[in-house]
Amino acid sequence: MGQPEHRGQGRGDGLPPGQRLQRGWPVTHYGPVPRFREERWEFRVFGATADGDKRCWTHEEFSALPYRTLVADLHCVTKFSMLDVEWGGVPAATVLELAPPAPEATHVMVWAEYGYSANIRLADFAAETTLLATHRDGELLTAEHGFPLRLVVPRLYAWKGPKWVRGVEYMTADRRGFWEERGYHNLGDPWREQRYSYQEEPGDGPEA
Ligand SMILES: Nc1nc2c(c(=O)[nH]1)N[C@H]1C(S)=C(S)[C@@H](COP(=O)(O)O)O[C@H]1N2
Ligand SMILES: [Mo]
Repeated sequence: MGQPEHRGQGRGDGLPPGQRLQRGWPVTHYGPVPRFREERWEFRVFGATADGDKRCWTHEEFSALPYRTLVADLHCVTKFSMLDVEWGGVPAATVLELAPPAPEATHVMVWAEYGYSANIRLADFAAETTLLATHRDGELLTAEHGFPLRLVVPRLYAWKGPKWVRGVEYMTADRRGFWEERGYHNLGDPWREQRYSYQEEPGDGPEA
């Protein structure tokens, strides 16, 4: 696989405020682990696309997209962090190139199995450290860690990175995702300790 091309977030590193180091790799999610059925799986880009059309990839097509690796830290809002995780997969920027958003798009909703979702600013989705990961340490992801596809956004708390991703919706206005509707911060920057929605300041979230 060669050397990782990117070091993830990156502010002198170390742990964000209030986090502690976790050894091993715990499994953290809400609900059951979905079963992967290749013939029913597709990755879909829709919403405010540049040409107004949807774009779909089969698993085979998506797996053929250019592969990159990234070393990044993972920060769970429940206060554990893992440092230097090596991910492999398709940069989110590649998806933005292949299925460009309309100029008015400002946010994305990342959709996963069972309706899990997370809203992210387009600029965070487009960051060079944002990866649609298929691998960790050169091995395919396991089912409980998101096989066949999970989003990794090192600069945000890990709930902003859905496991079992199935699509991306381009949006012209912000809208809350699954945990953002349930009391978690709309932005989720661990370096600013943006954990809960009661901490939001005017402009951090969608208009009421
Ligand atoms: N689909 C889905 N993705 C999810 C979650 C979830 O509940 N559902 N939980 C998130 C949270 S809170 C964390 S900390 C990470 C955990 O990833 P891991 O189980 O691979 O450690 O997955 C994120 N992705
Ligand atoms: Mo989490």
